[in-house]
Amino acid sequence: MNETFVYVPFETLVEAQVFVGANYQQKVTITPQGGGPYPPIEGHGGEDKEIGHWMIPTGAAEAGKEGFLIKVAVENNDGSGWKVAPVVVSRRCSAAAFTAFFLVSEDSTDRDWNDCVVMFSWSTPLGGAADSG
Ligand SMILES: [Ca+2]
Repeated sequence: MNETFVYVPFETLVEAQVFVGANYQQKVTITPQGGGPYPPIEGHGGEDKEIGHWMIPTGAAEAGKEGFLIKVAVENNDGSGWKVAPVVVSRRCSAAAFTAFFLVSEDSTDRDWNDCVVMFSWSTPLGGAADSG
């Protein structure tokens, strides 16, 4: 299973939402560093429907590390079996204390890149601890 590595801040509660715009079944598996994979989120449908999300508590800061590592695997099934999807990861974007970035994927030939989208986000109040609610 091909995985894409993304980094998020340590000591933060990160949300990862999965959206689909696809007829084919989509499946996302994430594996935060230091543990096994979370239960996969799977589904299909139109109009960027959210099919689920995870809340990911990240660990204590580690010296010399770029951030907390999350491995992401996106697969889709057109009826002939699961296939690894090509993915592209956006830059981060922030407004005030809120930051987000997303990973997009393509499952066929129309190149709309919205078949399965995973959005990572978190909020870190300025000068305070990570937001938990
Ligand atoms: Ca597509």
